[in-house]
Amino acid sequence: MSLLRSPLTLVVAFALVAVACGDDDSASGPGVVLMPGADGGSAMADASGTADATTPPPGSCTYPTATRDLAIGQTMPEFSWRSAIDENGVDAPFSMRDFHCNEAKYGDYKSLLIVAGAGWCPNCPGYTREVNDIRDQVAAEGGLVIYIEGQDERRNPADTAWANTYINSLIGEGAGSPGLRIGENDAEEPGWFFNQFSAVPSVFIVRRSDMVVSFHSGVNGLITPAGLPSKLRSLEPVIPMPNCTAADEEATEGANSMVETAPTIEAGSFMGGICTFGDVDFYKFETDGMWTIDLAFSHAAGDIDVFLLDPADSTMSLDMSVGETDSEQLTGTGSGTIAILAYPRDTATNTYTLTFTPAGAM
Ligand SMILES: [Ca+2]
Ligand SMILES: [Ca+2]
Repeated sequence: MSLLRSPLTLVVAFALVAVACGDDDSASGPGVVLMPGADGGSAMADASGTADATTPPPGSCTYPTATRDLAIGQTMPEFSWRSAIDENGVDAPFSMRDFHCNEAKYGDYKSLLIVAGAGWCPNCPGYTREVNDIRDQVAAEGGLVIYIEGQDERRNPADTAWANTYINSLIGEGAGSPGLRIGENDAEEPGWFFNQFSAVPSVFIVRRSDMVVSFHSGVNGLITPAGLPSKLRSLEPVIPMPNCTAADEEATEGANSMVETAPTIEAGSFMGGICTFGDVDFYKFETDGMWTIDLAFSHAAGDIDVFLLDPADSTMSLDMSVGETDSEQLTGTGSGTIAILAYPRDTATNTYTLTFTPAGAM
């Protein structure tokens, strides 16, 4: 099992979390881990922000206008890495501009499939292997895979040499394990890419013709790799409509969702919401005895899971409730911190009722 998702205190603003989950095809399928500085707010595009879809004429290539945000339906920002290593061990620097503009090199590709991970992320190896398992389908849909590692197993910034060794250890080398291996520390602007999302593994699909981000796991949900070929085929962004607004967010949470600033809850029930895609709600409670956390919500509107975080490492979970019904429940002893995650399933965010029952109130 796995789970983790909570801002870390990392070097730059690198705040990733690893999230765990079930095994179906939904967003709550594969496990993820959170990242530092997580800000899901930029993950969703303004519906009016679709980029110019014109393919540049031969010989003169202009990269589509982009903001600095990696958001679904928006142009992928024009970032690049000084080094990347292909499946054959050959150094092959990669840039979004080159991918879009270089017909001789990338003309056969229709899309970029970015799989972002970290050496410490427990669910990343399995996810990476599953992506490699569908390599023929990815190739058939014209997808180019790039594996980008943000940090090594000790949470140090990962360079490309490390990423190459790590990915090779997972899927091997050569034609049977296609894809560029990239370390975020070899980016022109190290750390920037990983600050654009909040969990690992994360997956993004970019349409080569106009570099529009057509799939964003932080918004569309982290589907299992088996679901990716159909996304590579359509390349049409699905921009979810939230079920709730900022007005539905719990009053106790405050402006952000960080482990370090999680509010302390008392016995009783209150309404909360995850109304920003990719957001995570954290709560602390202080008690000496037994306690129960109950979460009630509409599963039809969007799945929600709850995790008890390890006090020694808030990116890891000690326990979790990841059901497929309208409620989740955790029980335990002593003080703790929980993380509540919603899985948008293409269309939903969600509200919930959280009930905290410490022993004295039972
Ligand atoms: Ca919230
Ligand atoms: Ca659930």
